[in-house]
Amino acid sequence: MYPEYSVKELGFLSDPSFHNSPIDIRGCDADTLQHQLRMMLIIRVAEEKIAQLVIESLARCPCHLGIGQEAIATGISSFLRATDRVFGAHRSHSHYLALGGSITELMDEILGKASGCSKGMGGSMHLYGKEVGFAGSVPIVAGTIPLAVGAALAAKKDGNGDIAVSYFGDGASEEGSFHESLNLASSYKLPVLFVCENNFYASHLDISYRQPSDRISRFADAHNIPVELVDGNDVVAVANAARRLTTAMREGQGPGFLEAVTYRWRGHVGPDENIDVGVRRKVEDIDAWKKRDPIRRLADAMVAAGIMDNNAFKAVQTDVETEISIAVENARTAPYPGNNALTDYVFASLERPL
Ligand SMILES: Cc1ncc(C[n+]2csc(CCOP(=O)(O)OP(=O)(O)O)c2C)c(N)n1
Repeated sequence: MYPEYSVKELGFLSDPSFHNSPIDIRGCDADTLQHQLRMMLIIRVAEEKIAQLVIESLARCPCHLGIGQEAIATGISSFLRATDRVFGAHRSHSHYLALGGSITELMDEILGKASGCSKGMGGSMHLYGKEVGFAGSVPIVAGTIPLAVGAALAAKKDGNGDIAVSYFGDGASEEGSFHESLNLASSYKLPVLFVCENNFYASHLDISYRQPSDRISRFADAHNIPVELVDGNDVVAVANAARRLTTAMREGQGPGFLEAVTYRWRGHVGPDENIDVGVRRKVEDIDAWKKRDPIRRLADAMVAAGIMDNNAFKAVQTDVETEISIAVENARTAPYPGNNALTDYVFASLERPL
């Protein structure tokens, strides 16, 4: 239907028959690996439960799942602190949870309950967690990228070494505000980490039909912004890249750009795999990408290194499943916002801060 003209600059990173063996964890601290494994499981299981809530028609808001992409936010968040300002988009459950955002408040929000992280008024695409540094997610594609640049300017003026982070997808790089943001951040040397989760899709269209190259970080090259290009399904590779970039940023060296190559197992929105829509999403591709599973690759590496055995892995899985099931059960019975909430929280005021 469309001509395929994109240059495959990403090479092996875009080919799921590579990078699917256990990741390299040599030199890594065992506690950090345990934490990363548990966090990726929390994100995975939470999203699987959200998928179920959509199927049951209990979750009425559009839910964009990032199952398969858990390593990115997990790897980056180890180098963030609560006074940083992290911005997400429509697919941001992982960004919120990896910072330590409340599982209970996420589930409450998904079900529109008053105790949700956005008081039940936002749903899956409007998450907020000031206490963990999550400044918010918004579904306008690329909408939060300039906001992160503004937050980085504020952080620079505060002079505390805090940084801003902007998570976005490959599709967002097709918006003008993305390019303006890169230019301004570079010109003003602002401490903002641009994180492109390149999963090759914008809604249902493969990148090869949308851009002349599959490498999004080429735009950062054009603005003299340092780039780290990594396998986004390798939590250690992501964490190492994030450490290098955030260290330089906190020292005043300006923005950084992390391109993490990944793939979402589910469709654009909702629980299905979406093999019936779009022009290039094939069952074989999804199956091949599932072999590059970030969780399985870390778990296998930890077992091989003697850090844990398979029983210990199963115990963590069970523990996480229990924790998330409790959050979901509580969310089912939690109260909805009252009628007044329709006009509450529209404007911030000094008397009633958000
Ligand atoms: C300004 C704007 N245009 C279009 C849309 C519809 N839309 C929602 S998500 C999406 C695709 C975004 O793709 P990408 O940025 O790669 O993120 P991903 O869904 O892959 O995580 C589009 C076109 C929107 N929400 N906002």
